[in-house]
Amino acid sequence: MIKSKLCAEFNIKYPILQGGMAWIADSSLASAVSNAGGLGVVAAGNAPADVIRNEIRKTKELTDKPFGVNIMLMSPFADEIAQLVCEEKVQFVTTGAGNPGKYMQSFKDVGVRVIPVVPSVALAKRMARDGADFLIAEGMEAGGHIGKLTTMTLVPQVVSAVDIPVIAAGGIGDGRGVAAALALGADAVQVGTRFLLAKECNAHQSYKDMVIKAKDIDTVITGQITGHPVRGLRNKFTKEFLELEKEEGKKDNPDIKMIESLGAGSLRCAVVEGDLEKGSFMSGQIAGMLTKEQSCAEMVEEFFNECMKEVEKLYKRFS
Ligand code: TUI
Repeated sequence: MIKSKLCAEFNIKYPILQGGMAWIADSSLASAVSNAGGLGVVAAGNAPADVIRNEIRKTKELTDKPFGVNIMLMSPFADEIAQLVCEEKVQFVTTGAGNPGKYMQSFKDVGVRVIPVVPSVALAKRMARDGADFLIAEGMEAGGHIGKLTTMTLVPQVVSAVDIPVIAAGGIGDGRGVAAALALGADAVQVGTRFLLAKECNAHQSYKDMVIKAKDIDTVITGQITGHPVRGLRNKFTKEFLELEKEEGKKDNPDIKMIESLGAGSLRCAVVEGDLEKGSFMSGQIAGMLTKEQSCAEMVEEFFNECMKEVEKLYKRFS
C-alpha cells in the first residue's frame, strides 16, 4: 500500500491517473482504469457535449469507482463540456492546452475537483492560487500537445513552488518511472501512452502496432511554429508537416493558420481509421520501451509492484 493524497481524496487503491487522450480515452478505457484501482478519464477532445454525455453515462454503467473528464481547452466546445461535467457531477476534471481559470468557480460550486495540466511554474502557482485541488506537471516527453520543459526539470520545480499535491506526467511507462516521479516529489503519476496499449483501449490496432514497433527516437514534434507543438510518431504525415513548416518558417509572413489546419482530422484518422500515412499518431517518447498489450489491471499492478522493487533496491544501496 502506498500513501498518497490522490488515493485519500478519491478513495482509490493506486496513485495513477490515466491521461486524457483525445479520441482514445473513451468509456471503455476510463472504466477499466478506474476498475483497476486507478483514476480513469474520459477525454472530451474536440467533441461536443452530447457525445461526451453519452460517454460519461456509459462509464457510470461500467464502473462504480470515481472517474474524471479531460477538457481540452482549445476545443470550440470547452464551455459546454465544462457545463456538462457540472451537470453530471463527475468527480474531477483534468484540463489541458490552456488555463481553466474561468471555469474554476463553477467546478468548485458543485464539488467537481480540478486538476489542471501545467507546463510551467508560473501557471502552477496561478492554478494553486485559483483553487486547483491537484496539479499535473507534464514534461515534454509526453505525447500530444506539449510544453517546453522535461518531466525531470518541471516536476521538482512545481513541487517546490506550490502547496498542493503534484501528479507527474510525461515519459512514465513502468515502475521505474513511477519511482523516479515519487523521488522528484510527486504524489502520483499520470500515464498516457502505455494505456494506449490497454486491451480495453479502442484505438485502431495499427495505432497500437505503431507504438509497439516504435524505437526510442521515433517521435517528432510538429507545429512548433504555431505555438501548439505536438509530439507524435514519425510517418508520412509528420514528414510532410515538418517540410511545410520549414518552408513557411523561411517566409517573413508564415501562414500559421494554414499550418494549423494541417492537423485537423488527422488524430481521428489515426485512432479510428488507423491510416498509417495520413494519421497523426500522437505518442510519448516512452513508446520505445513498450512491447505489448495488457489489461489495465495488469498494467496498474505491474507499475506499483515494479516501483516497490525499485525503491527497495535503491534503499539497499544506501544501507
Ligand atoms: O493537452 C495536452 N495534450 C493534448 S491536447 C491534444 S488535442 C490537440 N490537437 C492538436 C493540436 C493541439 C491539441 C492532444 N494532446 N496535454 C496537456 C498540456 N497542456 N500540455 C501542455 C499544456 C498546456 C499548455 C499551455 C497547459 C496550459 C498552457 O497554458 C497556456 C496559458 O494559457 O497560460
